[in-house]
Amino acid sequence: MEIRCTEEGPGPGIFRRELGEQQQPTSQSQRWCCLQRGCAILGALGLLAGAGVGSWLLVLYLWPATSPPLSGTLQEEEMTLSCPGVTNEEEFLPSLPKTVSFRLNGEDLLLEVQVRARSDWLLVCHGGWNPTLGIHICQSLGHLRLTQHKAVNLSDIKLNRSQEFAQLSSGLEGHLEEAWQPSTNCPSGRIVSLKCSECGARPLASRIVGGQAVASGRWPWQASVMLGSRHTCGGSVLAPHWVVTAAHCIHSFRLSRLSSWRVHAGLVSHSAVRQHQGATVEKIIPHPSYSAQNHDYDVALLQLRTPLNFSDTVGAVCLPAKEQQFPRGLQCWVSGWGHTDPSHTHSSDTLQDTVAPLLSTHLCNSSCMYSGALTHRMLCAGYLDGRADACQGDSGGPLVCPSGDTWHLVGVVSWGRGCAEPNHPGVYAKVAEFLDWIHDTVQVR
Ligand code: 4AZ
Repeated sequence: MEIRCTEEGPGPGIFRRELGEQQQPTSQSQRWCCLQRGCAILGALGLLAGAGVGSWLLVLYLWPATSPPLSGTLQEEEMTLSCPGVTNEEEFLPSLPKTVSFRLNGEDLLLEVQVRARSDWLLVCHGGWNPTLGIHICQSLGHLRLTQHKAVNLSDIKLNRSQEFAQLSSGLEGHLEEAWQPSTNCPSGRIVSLKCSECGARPLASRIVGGQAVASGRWPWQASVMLGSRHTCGGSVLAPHWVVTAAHCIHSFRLSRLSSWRVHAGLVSHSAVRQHQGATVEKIIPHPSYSAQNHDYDVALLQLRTPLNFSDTVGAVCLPAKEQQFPRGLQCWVSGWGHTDPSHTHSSDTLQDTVAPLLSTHLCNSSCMYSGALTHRMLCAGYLDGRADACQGDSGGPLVCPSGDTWHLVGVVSWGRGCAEPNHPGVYAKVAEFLDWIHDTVQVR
């Protein structure tokens, strides 16, 4: 099992190609050899000319060997230069300017709102409050559910003298953007406190015992979706009764009996499955627009009959918050039990992970890479030099990105050409595109 004490740098790899293996020592010594021979001949022709040609050779032979490995956005910039038709433009989605933001502050979880051009955060007066607003606010922050909402007396909390409030305009309950009217006071003397379902936390991740990181609990939302005794795909826990996976995982086995499926969470080693009951599945809900031809809309929800027991090693991941931007180059992580080498035919026994930086869809769809095969419901992450990637068996599993201490499910492992092939990074279902479908599906049932 991998012992990891820091969070930096690529992990052991779901699939990792050792770049150092590319015969660097031999090619380096060959280069030195050529260099010396070249210098001896050139020396006979004259010191001045020899020095000139020698330094030219030095540049020519040593430059590639000493250049650093590509990382983050640098790999994209180099690609942009060599791939015809690709411009190095930033990807900005034409989104509306954000007019309202929310946060839950302090131990009391007081709801605060930031409206339009104001920089201060306003406490929300309880007058006109209704729970539907609370559900929408929790969802917009990346949580699946609202778990508690209450009124707190202003006399029970310490306030800044300059603290201002937001009053709810009546008749605008459905409009999260418009409903907030700044005010210097709260006539009811009460403000709103909200609790959303917990997500995206790793209670054990920072606990290092005697220099050994606790591997179990590192990715508490990681699930294994099993058909009989066989691990078929990864999944991500959203709530005790809900796991998200890839639709293609389910599609391939659509004729199997529902009772043959099990979901296991809180595992690191697959050999522990035998002692583990696993949760039975109540319903399999593939996205209605899933296409087996091009893997568009490659997500499915599993509703569990037996809920998962949340603990330090089992917990939910957050969804992306509304309008949350995950920029290219962001160091996200993918995890799973898939193949660790493309020639292997078995899943890994222990859970593997690796850093997978987000890549621009514009570049990933270029003629050098996937030539337009990516739809709006897909994103790319990983490395252009093929150093690490998700592989078969990782499908359905999480691609998560940090925002402070909180982890959001940005992608679901979906497809790719081979595994860790240069210029063919992993392709993921883009979770931000499925938020409404996920909320509607989970809310209704
Ligand atoms: C698969 O077959 C698969 N390299 C998953 C991910 C990738 C390729 C194949 C990405 O499940």
